[in-house]
Amino acid sequence: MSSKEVILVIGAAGQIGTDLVIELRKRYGDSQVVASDIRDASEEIMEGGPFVHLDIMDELKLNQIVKEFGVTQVYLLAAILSATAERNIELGWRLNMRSLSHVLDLGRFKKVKKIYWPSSIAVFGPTTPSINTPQLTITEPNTVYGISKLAGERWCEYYNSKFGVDVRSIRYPGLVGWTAPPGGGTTDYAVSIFHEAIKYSSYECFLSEETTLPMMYMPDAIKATLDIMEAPAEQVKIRSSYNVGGISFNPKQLTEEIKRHIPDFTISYKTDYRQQIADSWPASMDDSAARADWNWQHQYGLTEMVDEMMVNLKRIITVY
Ligand code: NAD
Ligand code: AKB
Repeated sequence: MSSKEVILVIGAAGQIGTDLVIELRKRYGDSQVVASDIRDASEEIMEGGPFVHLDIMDELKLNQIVKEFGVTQVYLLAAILSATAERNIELGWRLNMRSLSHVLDLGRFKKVKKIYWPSSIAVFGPTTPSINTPQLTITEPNTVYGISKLAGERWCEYYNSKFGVDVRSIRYPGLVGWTAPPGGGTTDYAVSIFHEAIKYSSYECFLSEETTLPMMYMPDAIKATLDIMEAPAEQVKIRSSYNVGGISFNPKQLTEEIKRHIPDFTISYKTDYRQQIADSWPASMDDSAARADWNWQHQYGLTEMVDEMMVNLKRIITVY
């Protein structure tokens, strides 16, 4: 990869953006990675390299930033996630679709060379086979977020085949990390549970104890993102989006793991509208296409993830 790459990350203040910018700056150099968001990011992101405020709906400003910094690659992370989008369907649809169009057009008109845009397990719905969900299967999502991600996948494939845009994508499962809080998804319980366990030794969960979902520890998600972006173009055979699997667990199993660190931890359950969203998603993913095409391998199991989450969060959380 050329050291002349200039990378723009849109949505850099979010759960994934925070970790991704730090890793990209390590690999490409601080000054080569322009972080952007509609809001302020962490001090580390804003002061560790270039940072600009950008509302991704503002296509003119996006084009100005690309020109000013000589951007060659864009990572588009700005989106409205599943739970928030269900509460504001117009905003969810508008932002998730317009942002992608604006960025894909940068590729279409040869202003950037390479684009990353994440999809989600939310492209699947209640009619999808739930266990070991295949790469190619029934996709009938019943959330506005899932519908926008499915449309986005078709849009990516279309721009690649019609206009030769080098756009790459993976369907993230629910992500668990300690650096930044999650931004309004259905899988957010799996982050909040750690914070509340450390602070209060108890947690009220909005999903039921048996709700098994595909999940992944953030370092594996960052690795998958950079693996697909740095793979030779001919190895990226799927231009809609790849399944990537990590681990699958439910709140009950996660509780047992947390209890190894906090023996008096207790969990109670009070499900809400997010239960219905979770019930429409798969329990585990078949990611053999990603493994075959660009050598994807996950590294973290449930136990390793919980151990690292505990060590890092105990370091930074003040217990009242
Ligand atoms: P997040 O909500 O934590 O971060 C999104 C960021 O986008 C926020 O910092 C927000 O301020 C910014 N943003 C919102 N509107 C904007 C606008 N108009 N202009 C510019 N920035 C704006 O989300 P995340 O978890 O980091 O997710 C990033 C991407 O990954 C999204 O596309 C999401 O759908 C996808 N994804 C995430 C997960 C997960 O578990 N975190 C799983 C599957 C897919
Ligand atoms: C969400 O819950 O909305 C996200 C996702 C799986 O896309 N974490």
